[in-house]
Amino acid sequence: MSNKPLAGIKIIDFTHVQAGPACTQMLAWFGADVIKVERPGSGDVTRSQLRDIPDVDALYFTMLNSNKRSLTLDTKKPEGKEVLEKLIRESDVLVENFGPGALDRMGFSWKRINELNPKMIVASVKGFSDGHHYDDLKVYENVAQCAGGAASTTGWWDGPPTVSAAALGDSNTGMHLAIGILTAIIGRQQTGRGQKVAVSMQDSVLNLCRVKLRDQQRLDRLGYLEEYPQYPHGTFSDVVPRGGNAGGGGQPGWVLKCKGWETDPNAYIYFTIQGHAWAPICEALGRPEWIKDPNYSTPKARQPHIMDIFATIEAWLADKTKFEAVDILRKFDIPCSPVLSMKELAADPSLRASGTIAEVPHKERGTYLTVGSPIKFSDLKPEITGSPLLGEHTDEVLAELGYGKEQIAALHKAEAV
Ligand code: CAO
Repeated sequence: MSNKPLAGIKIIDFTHVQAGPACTQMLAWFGADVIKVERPGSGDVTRSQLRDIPDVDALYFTMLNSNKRSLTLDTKKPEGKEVLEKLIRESDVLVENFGPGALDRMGFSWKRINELNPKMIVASVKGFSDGHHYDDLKVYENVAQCAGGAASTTGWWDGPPTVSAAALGDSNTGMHLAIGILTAIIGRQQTGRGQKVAVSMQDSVLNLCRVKLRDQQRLDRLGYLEEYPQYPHGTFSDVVPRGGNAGGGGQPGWVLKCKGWETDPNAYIYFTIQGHAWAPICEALGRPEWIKDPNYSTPKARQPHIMDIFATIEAWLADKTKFEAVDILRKFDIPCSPVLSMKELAADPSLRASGTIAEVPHKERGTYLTVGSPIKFSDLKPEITGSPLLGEHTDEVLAELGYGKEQIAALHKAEAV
């Protein structure tokens, strides 16, 4: 038995940039046969965006398209359309994240695909959901973060809305889509029919911002939010404010300076004051008198001077590196972490050992670092391979579809592949 649960699932990967490719890459890691369909000559735009080596596929592409095959196909030419039709008849899923209406304009509406293969699952990413008053808009990452509530609630209260470096609009939407596709595959086992699965970037961002929607309702009712730095000394308007680095749940937390912060931009830890861990925190800081002090002993009593408490912790951290600090605090069961740079993460032996970061070969660029599966299984260890060159598998895929050598040559001559 294969230890790749998605083996046998054939996916037409009509995706580009990040949101769609992140989804299909994950399905490929788990064993699906993912055939990336790309425009002849140019391919996915990320192949040439932000290149670090001239004329070689950019890391932007290689890190989102591992474990896939690449088929070049001009789906606007009749010969290309014919190939795509054959592929649709033989595949399980088609994933796309074109601009609104592009697939329909190409002649492959949901109705048409459904006629060609009633079992086909068609999965789409768009900026806004169908029927939304903005559903005609093209959308990139930061646009989605602004539309989904992340930007208005991220950053500093006296600064502008701020986007996160994490791809909440792109890869996050791809992950939602992957869940939708797997659900539709299970649904098909029950009904024998495919279905359309759609995820919008706005909705996916909002789904991750649900605690801020929680806060809006609390604010509407109470007029204040007790865990925000604005409480109790500042003011609240009628919208959820930006809370800097405050903890988002019931546990106050903050980013605190450690030894070396003056020169190292990441010499910080995140420190959380978990209610029931107050006594160990006081012990760790050498302030046992705070344990019983009524000004400190309850979360409510601490909140008015929480920033002074963080300042005291910072003073304690002044002669400790972020790693030394965490090594002390972990013994007291305090939720905390060093603020890790990309350089530190790239070299982290634990992430290499777990496969979360993998070094893979590539035919033209040599080896490169990429992300591996963040999902760990007891019976599956995804093997991460390098991304395909543009059209690397065109002839192979055409042969599998039944095209003979001469027909393949004719398709090349017509510049349809
Ligand atoms: N053969 C022939 N034509 C092809 C093709 C192929 N293999 N692949 C794509 N095309 C065509 C499309 O049919 C489309 O043609 P028309 O517009 O003439 O109908 C054209 O290429 C452009 O597609 P597009 O609208 O997707 O591309 P864009 O660069 O203008 O927009 C993006 C990019 C990302 C803004 C848009 O695709 C989008 O909004 N997608 C949905 C949201 C999304 O996923 N955004 C996140 C991307 S990750 O940051």
